[in-house]
Amino acid sequence: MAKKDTQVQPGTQPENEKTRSLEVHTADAAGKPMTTDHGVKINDDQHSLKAGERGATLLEDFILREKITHFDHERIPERIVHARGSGAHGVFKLYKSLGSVTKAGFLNDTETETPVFVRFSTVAGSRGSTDLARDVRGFAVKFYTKQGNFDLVGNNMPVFFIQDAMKFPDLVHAVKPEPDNEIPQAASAHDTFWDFISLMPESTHMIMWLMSDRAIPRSLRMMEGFGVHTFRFINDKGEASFVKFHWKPLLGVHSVAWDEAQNISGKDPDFHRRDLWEAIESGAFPEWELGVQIVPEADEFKFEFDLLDPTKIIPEELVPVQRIGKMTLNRNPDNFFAETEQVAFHVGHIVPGIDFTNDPLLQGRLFSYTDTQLIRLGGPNFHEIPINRPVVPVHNNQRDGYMRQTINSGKTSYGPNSLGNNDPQQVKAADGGFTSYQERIDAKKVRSRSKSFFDHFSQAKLFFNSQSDPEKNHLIDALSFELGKVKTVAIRQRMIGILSLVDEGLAAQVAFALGLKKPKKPEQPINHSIPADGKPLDFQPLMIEGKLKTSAALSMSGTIKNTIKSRKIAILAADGVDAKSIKTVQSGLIGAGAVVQVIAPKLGPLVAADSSEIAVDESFLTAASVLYDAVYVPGGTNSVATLEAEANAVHFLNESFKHCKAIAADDQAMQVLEATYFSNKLPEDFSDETVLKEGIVMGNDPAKLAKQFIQAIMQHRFWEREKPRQVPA
Ligand code: HDE
Repeated sequence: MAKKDTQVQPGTQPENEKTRSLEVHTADAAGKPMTTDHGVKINDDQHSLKAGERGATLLEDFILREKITHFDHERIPERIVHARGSGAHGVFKLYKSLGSVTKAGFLNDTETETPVFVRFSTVAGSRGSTDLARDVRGFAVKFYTKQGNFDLVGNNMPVFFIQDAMKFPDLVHAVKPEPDNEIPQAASAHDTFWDFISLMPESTHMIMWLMSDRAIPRSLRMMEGFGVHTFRFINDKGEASFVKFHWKPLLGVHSVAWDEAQNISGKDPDFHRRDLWEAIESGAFPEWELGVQIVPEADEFKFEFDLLDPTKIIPEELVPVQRIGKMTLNRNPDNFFAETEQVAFHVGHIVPGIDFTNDPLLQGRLFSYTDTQLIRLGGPNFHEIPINRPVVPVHNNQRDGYMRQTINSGKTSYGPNSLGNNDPQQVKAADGGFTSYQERIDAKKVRSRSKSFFDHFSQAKLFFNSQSDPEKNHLIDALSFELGKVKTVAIRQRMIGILSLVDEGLAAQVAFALGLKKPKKPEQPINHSIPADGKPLDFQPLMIEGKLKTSAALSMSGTIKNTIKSRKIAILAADGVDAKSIKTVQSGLIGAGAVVQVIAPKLGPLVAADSSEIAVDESFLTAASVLYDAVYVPGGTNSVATLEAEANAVHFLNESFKHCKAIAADDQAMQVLEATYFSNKLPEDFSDETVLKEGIVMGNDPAKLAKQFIQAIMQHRFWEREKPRQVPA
């Protein structure tokens, strides 16, 4: 029977219909004898069977053979993309019925809690690569509904690089490590990626997202999710409407700084995985609201862009996002391989009430997922792996194949049949049998692209213009970094040409960083993907001025900033620390839901000035500022004297300042701040307003300090600080 970690409080990780269904497949060895795979009890698992103590090992040792053979076969191929991922169980609860637009049961019934399993991922890196790569994040949700599994296999960015599935293998070959030397790992900053991108102007909008801070999230719990394609909802009258899916995180959308991301990759490459795991273990369950943008079928052609084009969003100003329900992730997997690795998502897993559109990227995906899972999971029966099974019974005439688990009784495995009552029976649409939407199609077979897909820049501009100044600066820095790693100057120059079509200032600044010249006026856009017999002019991008100039939802600056729940706060202290200060601030932060850790020159408890003992969580050797959201230095004469002379403590503060984090210190700890590079940038006063603007809190009243510090941490980052770039940490 399944039993969670001993550290988990009973009942904090709730069960649901799906997790209960996994229990029959779950083994717990606590208190049990060791056996072979075939159930024979093992007496000695330490020594192989030999002819004499120094003798040769005997082939008859079935216990050794079984153990080593199983080990030799432990690995399966990693996913060709999205290899690095982290999963969690949870539930989805609907706020209001969507019965007028879809007959999907889980979007009609507000009483049901639908079990879900979610897998977040990076795209380019291998299974063991860092979480903090600059990359798109996968956001795949399997809903175990009463009508079968619905998979919403999305990303944390609402658009994609390419418009046609035909180019996907090229895109992935370009971004993966280069084939001769397998360098670089989990990074797009190399020649082949930018070579391809610079020749594919349709990728420009996605490149804006990828170069923005969305590509380096603070936490998987603090990113949005998008279904990307336009899907269809179908109601019980058979009427269709278009729908785009969104996930909105209740903790807001937050990112780290690029310098920080690179440091985290060394200090804790599992940073996101650990963060998700620890939040769920501690009961700080991550939550997202599911949003939908619904477009009546009659409005299909009312937009400046094509709804089928996956390089376009529907701006929220044009079609608002209705929040229709909430997903809560409340249970960690019992076994990474069995659940997170073996889960098989497929954009083609839909239920009655949801259907596809002709988005050519979506259409190609419909083929790819089962195909890749056949090789990755070793045969056609991967739907029987416990994590992939629906919570409803499965009956059909599919049979046999590698690793078949189900014992199908009876003589018939075909239909129609008369020997088996013609079972299993087909189901009428009215009783829930799936029927495809009867879209009218009357067309020639062509390898081509609709002219309505030819605007590649208007939404790239919309995205760039919607960013706050710090976000724009980060985007410029990211492009300068990535293209700076490209060795071929002609590729860099080609990208400057493309950027000049988005924003001349952007192009000029990136060109400056690369020591290149921006074209005098925006270059005529060029599409290089022209079929052999195509006329180049027929395939050239169109320059369209979008009517909408900015869209607030595209910037992270206006995101939710009202909580410090689950944020990690460091307290730097040494022997002689002021017990009242440390305890007051600590309990204030914990009361607001934060995770607080005391970091000291060495492990073992600290002895405070009043001789009380304070538990230490990490030493300066094992901790690093990049793993925390904010830092506090309490007073206490001996403690501050030790910290002032401790280079690691000063470095911790410098880095926190550089990465624009909230910093708090008792007045008594001033001498530690004076040892930092930012001592000359401390605010004049520490009123509520200054604290909210500058993110630095000082004072001699720990209760007031804690309050102001919490307000500052809620702001996440004080990006204005970056401007002078004077902190060399
Ligand atoms: Fe995927 N994608 N994809 N993709 N994708 C895979 O399926 C593919 C695309 C996405 O956590 C693969 O099981 C094609 C868009 C996620 O297990 C593969 C095209 C979006 C995951 C595949 C796309 C996604 C995958 C690799 C272009 C966002 C991870 C392993 C036509 C809407 C799911 C696997 C997980 C995984 C194919 C484009 C999301 C090869 C052909 C657009 C989140 O089948």
